[in-house]
Amino acid sequence: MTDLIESKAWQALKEHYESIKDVHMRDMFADDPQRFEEFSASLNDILLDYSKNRVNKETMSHLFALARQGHVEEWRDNMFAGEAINSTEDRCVLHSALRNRSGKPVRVNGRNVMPKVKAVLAHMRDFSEQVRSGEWRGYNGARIKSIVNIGIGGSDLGPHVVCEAMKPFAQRGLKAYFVSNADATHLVETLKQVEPESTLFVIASKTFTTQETMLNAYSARKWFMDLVGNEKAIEKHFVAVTTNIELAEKFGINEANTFEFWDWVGGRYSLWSSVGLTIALYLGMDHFEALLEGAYDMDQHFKKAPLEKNIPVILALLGIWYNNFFDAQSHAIMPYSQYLERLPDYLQQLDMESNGKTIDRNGHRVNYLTGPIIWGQSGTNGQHAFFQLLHQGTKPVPADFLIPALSQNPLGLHHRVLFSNCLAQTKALMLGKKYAEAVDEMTHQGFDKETIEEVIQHKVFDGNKPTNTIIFERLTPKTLGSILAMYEHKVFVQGVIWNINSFDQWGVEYGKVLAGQIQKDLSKPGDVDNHDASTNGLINYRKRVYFDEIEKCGVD
Ligand code: G6Q
Repeated sequence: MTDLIESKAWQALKEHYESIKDVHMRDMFADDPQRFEEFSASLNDILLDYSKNRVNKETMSHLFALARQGHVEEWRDNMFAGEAINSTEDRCVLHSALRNRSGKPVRVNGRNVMPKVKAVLAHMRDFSEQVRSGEWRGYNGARIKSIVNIGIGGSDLGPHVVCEAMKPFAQRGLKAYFVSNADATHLVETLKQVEPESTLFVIASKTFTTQETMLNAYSARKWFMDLVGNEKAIEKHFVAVTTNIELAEKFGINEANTFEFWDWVGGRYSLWSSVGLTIALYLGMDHFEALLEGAYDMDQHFKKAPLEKNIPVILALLGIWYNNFFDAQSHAIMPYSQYLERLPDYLQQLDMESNGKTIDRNGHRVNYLTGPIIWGQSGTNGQHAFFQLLHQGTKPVPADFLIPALSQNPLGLHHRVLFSNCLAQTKALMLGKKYAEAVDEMTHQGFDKETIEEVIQHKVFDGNKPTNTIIFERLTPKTLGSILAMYEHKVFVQGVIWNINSFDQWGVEYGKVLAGQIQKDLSKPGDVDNHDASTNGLINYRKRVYFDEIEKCGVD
């Protein structure tokens, strides 16, 4: 493949950038009253307005040419067809099969996986209905009131963002908790809120070997046994979600209470699999299936809509435009919805673990920027914290603003206030405030000339800061499913264009191995010298200075 930055489409964009980089969006809007209609796309109740971007028709056509040059459509079709596009792990990437509602087969190595997918969904339905109806009881006949999901990374963030966002759909009297951190505090503080007889632990781990999850799972088991003292009771209170049924069995969870998934589902793409068991328990299987429906709709849109109307493709291309031509280092996610508070955390993993790569598919170091730093917070809170930097800082930060048209909690003027704040921010970021406007404003406020001169430069806003606005009717399971799938496909398209494998995570694996080695050295008596000086120093410092304390605890 030609070097990306030397390619025709890239060079055309580079040249075009020179002609547009100083054009202000304020003028683009003034020149084109149709901008909103021209630069928007929709699916069901989701509308993407991307008119507040530093693009014109020519920019978009160059960007679509870049997507075509990168064979985005072919890669997309190969992914859906079950080709092993995760080349470094020799795996296919088929989270779309988990939400395939078409009734058509999906094949992995020639075998239709849909019967297995459906069987697990049926198992999840059966089990979640038993628990929710009270048919499934704890060891002493108590109803299950608390679900504790023990998992980390992909086995935590997906179910967590959904359960938090879908609270209005949860069953009364049922609570969902998420324990992920190796810091015992996470488990200990959660266990303070639950009773063993009414708690169901869902141990979610694709591999069933992840250190943090196993540590938390064994500590939760010990807590349970210390209080209940009955080995037989475990089967009523611990279930597993994993591809590794053998290891789950070793932990003491029998096959009937194990919910399977498969290696063609990446961790960060796994919430649609049995990793969504906590979602099904908390919201009910109908809502979980509505989530799948929403994702399926987005899959169909991604597969069938022309690139020019394709929401994930448009979002991906705009991201590349800023990342690679404006050198934007980050991308912000601003959900104007308290329920979506965890969305930035979830997207951080989805995007940064997928596209945080330096080596391309051919094994060469890239000479262009790949995945951005993803960050953000729910609005309006962020406005009172870091928005200042967006408005007047020195760094370009393109951002997505997401907002429901209607609130799940209509209360007085709250939603109108929320909505107007969302629009006010994107408007201000786009328009800015000119010197003359700032002077007028201060004059009207009655300031004298001298004061105005003193502070006026601080009251000028450059504007021209790009944002996407994603508006949808209400935050329902179906809409949420579509939004999450939209971002999955956005990340995929960017990975294809950057020619990287978005589906491996060797950095995560490396960290897991190193932690194991250091843990051993921490337990050995005496100093160590087998690491770098800093790591040796820190290990030895802890051992020397806190030796007595560690000895006293017995455990650590
Ligand atoms: C996700 C990553 C990673 C993974 C966790 C948990 O794509 O692979 O975040 O999900 O490390 O792994 P297990 O599910 O195997 O415990």
